[in-house]
Amino acid sequence: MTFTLAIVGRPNVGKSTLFNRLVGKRLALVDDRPGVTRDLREGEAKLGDLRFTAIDSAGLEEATDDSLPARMRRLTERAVEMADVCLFVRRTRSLRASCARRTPT
Ligand SMILES: Nc1nc2c(ncn2[C@@H]2O[C@H](COP(=O)(O)OP(=O)(O)OP(=O)(O)O)[C@@H](O)[C@H]2O)c(=O)[nH]1
Ligand SMILES: [Mg+2]
Repeated sequence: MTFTLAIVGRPNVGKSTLFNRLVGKRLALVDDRPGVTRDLREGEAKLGDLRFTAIDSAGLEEATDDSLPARMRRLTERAVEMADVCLFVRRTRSLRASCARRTPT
């Protein structure tokens, strides 16, 4: 049995880097600047014994109008609908900071 995994998250958190690693090729552009991925990219991925379809998506922005970020967001929502599993990628530096704020000392 195979499945489809969508890689989603805010811009510039390493989605395309992870996608390329899973598919074993540089199918997606990786850059220091946010907003480089603008559409969906599919590839056949491998992780240990697992074989599945991975989808790289554009960074999620809070936009719902006719702008480019809103169109990118709609594409990402489509990837989520197509997927059996979604992997939400986060930058750990900000995650660590928010955990530290919530943890009493
Ligand atoms: N430190 C660190 N940097 C990473 C990691 N993964 C990716 N990067 C770097 O983070 C930057 C953004 O990586 P991308 O893979 O293009 O990020 P993205 O989420 O696809 O970005 P958008 O397509 O713009 O949303 C690049 O400079 C990567 O080399 C990681 O695990 N650790
Ligand atoms: Mg990308």
